[in-house]
Amino acid sequence: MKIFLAGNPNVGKSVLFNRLASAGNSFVSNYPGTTVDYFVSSTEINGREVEVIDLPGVYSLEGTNEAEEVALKILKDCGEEDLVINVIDATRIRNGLFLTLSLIEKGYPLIVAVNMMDVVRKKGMEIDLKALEESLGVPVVGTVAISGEGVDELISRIEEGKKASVDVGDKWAFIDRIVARAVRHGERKITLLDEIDEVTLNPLVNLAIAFVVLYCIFTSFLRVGHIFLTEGLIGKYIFAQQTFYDVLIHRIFEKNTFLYEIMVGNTNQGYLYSFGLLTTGLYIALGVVLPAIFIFYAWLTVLEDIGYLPRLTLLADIVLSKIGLSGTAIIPTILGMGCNVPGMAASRIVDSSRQKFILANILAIAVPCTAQLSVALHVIGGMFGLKYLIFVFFILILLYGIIGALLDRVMGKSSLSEELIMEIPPYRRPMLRNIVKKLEMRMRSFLFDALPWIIVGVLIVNVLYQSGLLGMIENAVGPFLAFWLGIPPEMVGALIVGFLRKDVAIAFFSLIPGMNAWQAVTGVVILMIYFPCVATFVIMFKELGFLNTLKSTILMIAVALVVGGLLHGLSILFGVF
Ligand SMILES: Nc1nc2c(ncn2[C@@H]2O[C@H](COP(=O)(O)OP(=O)(O)OP(=O)(O)O)[C@@H](O)[C@H]2O)c(=O)[nH]1
Ligand SMILES: [Mg+2]
Repeated sequence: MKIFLAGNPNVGKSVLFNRLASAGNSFVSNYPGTTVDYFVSSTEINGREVEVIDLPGVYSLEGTNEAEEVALKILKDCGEEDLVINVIDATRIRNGLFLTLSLIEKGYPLIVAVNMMDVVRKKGMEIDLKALEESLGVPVVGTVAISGEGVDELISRIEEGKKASVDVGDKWAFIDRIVARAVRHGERKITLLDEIDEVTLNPLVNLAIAFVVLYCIFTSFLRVGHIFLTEGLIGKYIFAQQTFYDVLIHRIFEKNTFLYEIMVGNTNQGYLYSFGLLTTGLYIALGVVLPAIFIFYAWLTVLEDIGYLPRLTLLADIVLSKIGLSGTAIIPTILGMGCNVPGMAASRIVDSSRQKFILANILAIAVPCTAQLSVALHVIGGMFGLKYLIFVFFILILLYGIIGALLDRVMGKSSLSEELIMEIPPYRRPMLRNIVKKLEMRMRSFLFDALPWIIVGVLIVNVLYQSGLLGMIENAVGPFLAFWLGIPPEMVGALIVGFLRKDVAIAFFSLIPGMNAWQAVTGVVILMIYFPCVATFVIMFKELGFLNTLKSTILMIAVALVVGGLLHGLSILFGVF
């Protein structure tokens, strides 16, 4: 038997999914459009093998956007003996019922779960579930997904799920009648959260908050991640001379052998710059990138669950609408700053394929991931000072706008009106359990999806280097790039590494002798824009298809060469060399 969870965005489908499915690991966040693809999990309910499927949130079943297309496609599999649990947010019951009626019209076997009953009680509203059940002709159960209230009843009534035989007629008129019969609006109590809500919707307050939030993220990034974890702990007690680790790897690998060069490298300048698989490879991954990603995701997860991101969306819309995107695009952008892979996957959240193309390109070109950021911070910030980092950011932000505006023009006007229609969900108290779980899932996905690439990247580069092949490629393309970009020929090797791992490549830069700040900035900027990492490429390919990925690739190379050439030109103009 299959159970499909369908409903509007942000009504609690994924929380309910996690409750129903024993191994339910669906993402839960307080903004509409969290679930962009579906999740399936097998479990046993009432002694039966059941497949539970968490669908993306939709308002109707017409297939007018990607979420609806995905939902429709999956619902095709719903057979006679299967069931749709239609989840409704009790506080937005009219929108919910519209979808219910669409599901009824299409003849799916149905149970309705009226979720967020806790909020209903807090608001002094009353919902007559019996009356709803009579009007709709299918079982209706009140639930509070986050506490589990009503979930047992829902499970026990699964067998009662059935096709409704009501004659719907005009949907909105039908809804008016149901609501008049079953819903009583109580005295609305203004809570503290409501008041905060009021204040923070003001654009200026919103902007101020955005700055504070960004400041907090970056400070904790620098303080906790960089100083405490990277240098204070890992750098001092693990990846240093004479530590247990140092002694251990030197006992295993014999100096001056091929294996030693690959695994340990040349430790003269310390572990970060020795470029062995077990030294730099692990140090960058675990010492530099991991803490940064952890801190970033911890912040993001909390902000997400409180319901802050949709407010940021409103603010971002003012700017992003100028470059053909809706404010919603800020969510994949922020996710992408953690790791481009989930950012790219979340690019579905924007409505049209036109917007998605623009967004995917901007993400690939102008949004550096934490891995790139943390190493740039470490190397550029460390070697040349903060002002060069700020310059790098400045270029990236400029690129974000220019590429967006450019693509917006080139692609012609869209036929759809793309005004931001987004529901701003209420602030909610984040659930610790959800935060811990989500953080765990995100870290796990970094460790298993990204970390292997770091290892593979370092391995390949080490082998290339040891075999002299890297030198040959450098000799072939180096002179042109060196001429055009004004970078040292040795950087070419790092740029090639960058296709596999940007972070490792940036770390390579620090080894290049006699490089000046301009060259470092040029190198880092090019590295950040010219290709996303392989993993991101794969997702991009999946989301955009072959032709569009090819177009993007050409765009990336062109942008990298143009920007690099411009930087070089500027440096000549200002007489830096
Ligand atoms: N107060 C309250 N909050 C809830 C309840 N159920 C879910 N939430 C919260 O509502 C928000 C949305 O929950 P999700 O499960 O992500 O919603 P969804 O329907 O899967 O949303 P999309 O995937 O975006 O369509 C989260 O912040 C949940 O913690 C509930 O019964 N009561
Ligand atoms: Mg969901």
